[in-house]
Amino acid sequence: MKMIKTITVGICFSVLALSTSFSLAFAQNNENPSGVTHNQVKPIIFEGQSYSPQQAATFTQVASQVNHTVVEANGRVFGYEHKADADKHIDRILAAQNNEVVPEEGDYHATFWDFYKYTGASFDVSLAQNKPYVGDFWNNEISSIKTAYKGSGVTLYENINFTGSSIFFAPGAVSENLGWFILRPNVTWDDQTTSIEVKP
Ligand SMILES: [Ca+2]
Ligand SMILES: [Ca+2]
Repeated sequence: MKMIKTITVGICFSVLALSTSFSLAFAQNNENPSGVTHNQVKPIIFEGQSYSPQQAATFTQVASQVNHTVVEANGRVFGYEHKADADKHIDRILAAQNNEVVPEEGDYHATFWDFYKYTGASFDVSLAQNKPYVGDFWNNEISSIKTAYKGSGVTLYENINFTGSSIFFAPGAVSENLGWFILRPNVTWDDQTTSIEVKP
């Protein structure tokens, strides 16, 4: 694992050097430092209204109010200021699948990858296998995710011990690029996850 980490860090530095040399060229093209173009960030539904990143000023204002994000299996993204409101939405999603068979504990539940499009190093978490800290290797590295189509979904947190901003992925939700989701104005969820909660 340590050797892989060393190689990965080496590759990252090379990519960083490349990105830096190309950043001037991309500056004309709305590319932000994480390598995600503005257009790729998904719209947020906030207090019943959808906000597109193309409406930059309004979108930034909404992004500054959103602390907790809920991603439905159909890909729609909802933003909430308060965790309690996000939790109500999550409860509704999970209640809707009450009659379905839930995977047994220990079954595959969600997979996380270091790079976009489900590539690079990866790991799985199972039901109730919470991670108050993902560890030094994975801290602020997760870039893509798939959740099992049944179960309780998974919540990623910005900080240790399930604190800070959060983003919940419903059962069946996938994201080939966490850069699609806004964490705060001009910052996406790419390379931000520090703790992971998988409700039993
Ligand atoms: Ca990454
Ligand atoms: Ca973090």
